[in-house]
Amino acid sequence: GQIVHLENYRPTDFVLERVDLTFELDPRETKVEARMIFHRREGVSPSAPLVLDGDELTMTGLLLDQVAVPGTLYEATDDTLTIRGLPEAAPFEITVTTALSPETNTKLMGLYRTSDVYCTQCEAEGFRRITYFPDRPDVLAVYTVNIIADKASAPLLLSNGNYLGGADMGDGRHFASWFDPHPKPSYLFALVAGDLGVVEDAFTTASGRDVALKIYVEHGKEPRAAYAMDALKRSMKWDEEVFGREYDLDIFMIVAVSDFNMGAMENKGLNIFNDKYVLADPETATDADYANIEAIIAHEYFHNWTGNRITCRDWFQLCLKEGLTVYRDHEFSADMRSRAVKRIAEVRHLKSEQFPEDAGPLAHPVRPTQYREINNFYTTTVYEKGSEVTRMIATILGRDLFKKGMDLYFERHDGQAVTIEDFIACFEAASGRDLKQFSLWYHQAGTPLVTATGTYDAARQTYTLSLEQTVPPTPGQSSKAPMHIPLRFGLLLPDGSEARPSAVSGAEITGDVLHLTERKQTVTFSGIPSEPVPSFNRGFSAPVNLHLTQSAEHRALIARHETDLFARWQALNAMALDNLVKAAAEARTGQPIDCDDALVDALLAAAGDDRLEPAFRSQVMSLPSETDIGREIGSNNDPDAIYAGRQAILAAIATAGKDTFARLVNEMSLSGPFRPDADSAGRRALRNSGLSYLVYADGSPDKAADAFSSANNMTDLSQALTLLAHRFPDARETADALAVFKKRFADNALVIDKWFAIQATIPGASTLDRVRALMSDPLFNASNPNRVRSLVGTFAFANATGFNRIDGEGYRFLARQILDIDTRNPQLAARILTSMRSWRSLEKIRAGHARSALEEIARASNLSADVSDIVDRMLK
Ligand code: HT7
Ligand code: ZN
Repeated sequence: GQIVHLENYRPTDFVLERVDLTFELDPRETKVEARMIFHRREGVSPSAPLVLDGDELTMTGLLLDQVAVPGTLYEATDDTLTIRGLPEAAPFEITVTTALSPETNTKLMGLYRTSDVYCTQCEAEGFRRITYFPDRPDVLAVYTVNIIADKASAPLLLSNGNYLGGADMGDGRHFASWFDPHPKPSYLFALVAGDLGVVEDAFTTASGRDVALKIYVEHGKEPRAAYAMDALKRSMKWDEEVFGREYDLDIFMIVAVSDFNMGAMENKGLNIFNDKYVLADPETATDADYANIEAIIAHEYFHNWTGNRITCRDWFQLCLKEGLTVYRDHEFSADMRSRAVKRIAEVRHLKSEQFPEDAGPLAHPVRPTQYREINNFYTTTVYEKGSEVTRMIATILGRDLFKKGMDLYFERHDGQAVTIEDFIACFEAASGRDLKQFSLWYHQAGTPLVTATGTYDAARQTYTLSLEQTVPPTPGQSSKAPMHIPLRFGLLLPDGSEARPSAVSGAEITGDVLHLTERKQTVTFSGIPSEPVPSFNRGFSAPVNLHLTQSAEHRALIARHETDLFARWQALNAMALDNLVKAAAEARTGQPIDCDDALVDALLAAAGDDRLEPAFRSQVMSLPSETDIGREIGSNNDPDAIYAGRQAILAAIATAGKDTFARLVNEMSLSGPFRPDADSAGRRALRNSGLSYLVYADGSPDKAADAFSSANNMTDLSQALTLLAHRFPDARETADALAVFKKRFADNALVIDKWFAIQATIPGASTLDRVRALMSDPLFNASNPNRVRSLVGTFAFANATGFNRIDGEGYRFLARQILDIDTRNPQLAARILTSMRSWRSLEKIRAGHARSALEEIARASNLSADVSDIVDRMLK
């Protein structure tokens, strides 16, 4: 693939006015007729040809105003169709006919089949796999879609917009027509046809319009869509109340499919979902599944305004819709659940996924300026860091001005395809604040490092903070300018109360936000009666690495007294991380591993504190992951030592906290029917955390086996199975439990994915053999993305000791898998390959093996653009 550069953007020469599509569906020979009305844009040369995009298409006809275009006037290559001799000014109609084979489309882009259902995925560049088209997001048109299909096998014919009508065709086929009045880019086109069950409901909008809601699932799975429907209605109401956004069609549909490359897709009026993010019941879904469903249903629904009504001018602007929509779904979940606990989960995710991306060879700005394969830019940087950047705008402006800016954005740009600059300009206009320096967050990659040191002058009663920021070099960006970093903070006095400075100099402070804007900044607070303990980055107001040397006692003070619950967790987490880094070093050199009593005391105090909500206490008990520890160490990492050190710390906490944990297991048990709400989930989480430490302390599988037998919901059942498998991989109890679980859920793909994932994450070098054996299990299915992710993806992403075997076998295994997956589904292959993004921070033996495996991939012939883009950047 060619590199695409942002600076080369220019509008199309021709304006597309409307599109009429007719599909005659057949598994192997679908016929698509696309009629497109264009006119030449003003000022464009009368000889300029029309150039349309295509990908793996077979064209069977081409008409200009219903007359065949002579061969001399068009040229079709692998990826374009160029037509010459077009009218100078008058509108004209181009009709393209193509023949497709949905059944053999294993890339799952364009029109494909999943479980006998026809379905489409067009973002980012899938529409060009259906017909030749100006397949770019700044081409907005009104679509009419006619679908013809066999009536028996495809009684349901769906597309975007409102239903116009349909009829039997008398030959075993029928048709349906849909009209979408909202101009949209081709990436939001969708079609679904097949035989599915439906769950129906309705929503009345704030202005009193009735909207029919339909969720389509495989027959028999209807009861498992109830929670998704509830989440949808709550999302619709929330968007009206919080962002003032009403839904704009008569019908909103969601279709759940079992073969899907990503989580879900926000097609106008017809969202298509990976069924993992729709289907749930207590017996088969965990609390985490419920939370994901709620968040993703909301996310796709919120795209109706942030993405669909206002879309991206080009794919460089992806964060315009994704970062903003993630921010919106985060806020929604925070309102539905516990805000602090939600924030902790978000920050854990950001640090374990986005920070490593930003620190490695795949680092790129939130708004990149070049790409080879756009599919590889649906990254945690665009999504999660993009959301954090939006959150910082809200932090800097404050709630009211942020809302004013959002309202202006909707008012100014409804119906348009715009840029990040347009977005920022709305907040500048609404607030009068210059956001030029702030906008560097979109353009400079890398996680800023902020260091802080404080000195107290008792005689003057002043506290002086010396702050310094550095943004590390990243690929293509060697030097960086200082950023505008909004740091929420508090100065805690020894009694836990918060200092109220009489004056501050050296920085702008608004509320509890300190605006760090210089490379080095000295900030002095006056009227501080005794030496304070600074608590920085409350609520994780800025996505930075903060280096602040702080004693365990000071961290414990924050953990006890901060008014911001997130900051309490942050202090405990930092304390744990200090210990875990030290423990890894001790494990590596064979020294005894020492766990700081202050950590044990602080963790147990929080875990046992009944005034705190259970979900928060459970978060406190969950130590930083092996990835987090590796990231903190930074370079020359030995995953085995990290693991051994972490196990020793876990053991010390488990032994010291036995009584507390036993009490939690008792007190947190729930009676009555399962409820997926946040409070019940929090109690289950705390109980399972306690159980996990107890099992750790007594070294026998009995308690986990009992928990497995007595579990009455999937959260408890899968946790018990995980405990057994991870702690006692070779025990008879584990083998029995795995067999029982497999037999009980053999016909439920989403649960069997969990069965694979639990085994793929068993720590230790021998898990690779287990993974290999599991690939031959009859339930393994190499062409189902969820299944491949659950075994191969989970092993590579989430099993540090198993994957990073010192002999390099893990990397070689992955390389072969990537090459195999790439032949069917390049997007999936490329995504799983990103699991190796931190290979350069490994110690040199492992890094050497990792490099060889990457080079093996790079050398292979017929690599897809997707994989070749990732592997080249990783080796650069
Ligand atoms: N906007 C959607 C992105 C998406 C996607 C991208 C590339 C290939 C397949 C895909 N499926 C969905 C998802 C979202 O962010 O809402
Ligand atoms: Zn999205």
